[in-house]
Amino acid sequence: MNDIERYEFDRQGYIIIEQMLNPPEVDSLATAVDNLETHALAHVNQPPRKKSAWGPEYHHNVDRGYYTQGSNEAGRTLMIEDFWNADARFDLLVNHARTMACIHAIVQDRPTVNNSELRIRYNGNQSGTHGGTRMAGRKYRYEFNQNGIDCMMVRMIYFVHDVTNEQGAFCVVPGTHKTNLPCPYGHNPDEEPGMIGLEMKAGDAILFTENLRHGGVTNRSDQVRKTIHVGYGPHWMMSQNIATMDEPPYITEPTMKRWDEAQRALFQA
Ligand SMILES: O=C(O)CCC(=O)C(=O)O
Repeated sequence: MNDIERYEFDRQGYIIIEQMLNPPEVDSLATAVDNLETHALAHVNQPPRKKSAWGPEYHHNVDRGYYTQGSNEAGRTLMIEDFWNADARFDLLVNHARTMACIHAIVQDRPTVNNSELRIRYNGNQSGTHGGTRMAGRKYRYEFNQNGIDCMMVRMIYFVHDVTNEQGAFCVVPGTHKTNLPCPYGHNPDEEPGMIGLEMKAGDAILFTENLRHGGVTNRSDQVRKTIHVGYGPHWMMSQNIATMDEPPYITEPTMKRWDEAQRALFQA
């Protein structure tokens, strides 16, 4: 992370990193996402089921090692968590050099991956606004100390196709990671004052602190919005996936065997 990126991350709570992935990487990841979407839609209502501590009920796909909930109906999202286990094509994002340079610049303790989700958002869907407020969001707090920025949870979103505002852009209210009061505006990202959509190109990425107010504006297009989200934080923080909230990371034995030591360490608390 260079000085300008660090300054902007501190000032706004997010940065955009253009061309984080090259075209062959984008193609490979996009194919893996499409493949997993098809698989998850075919299984999402089947047993075995798991009720998340946060509410939603998930299908646990034991064969491919992921959790999924939602649907492809208008207005809905399909969530697929722990996608690492399902397809080795995602491995290029595990200990990805440029990503890790950013993460080490903003998480002071040894960082690990605590969240992995594919968000597949169909026409009419929006992601409700959440985050913000230094006081309420202590778990995901944003801090600055004598050593610089120190985040408890950050996410990198990778784009495998272009996304405009019309197509359900990820959106933020810049600077809200430093607010002190609860947000009085509810959870509709289309209506929240100060909310801006971030229009992205395939291969770009967004890095943000989970303490920033963020969400996804309504997808008003026929393009299904598919993004890859990977969360990081200090190593003592357990899984922040919704299906496995605060449990140890769910990485299957074949996945661990496939990875080298540095990749495995990213999932070891
Ligand atoms: O991309 C979206 O629609 C919302 C994403 C989000 O809320 C998150 O990654 O925490």
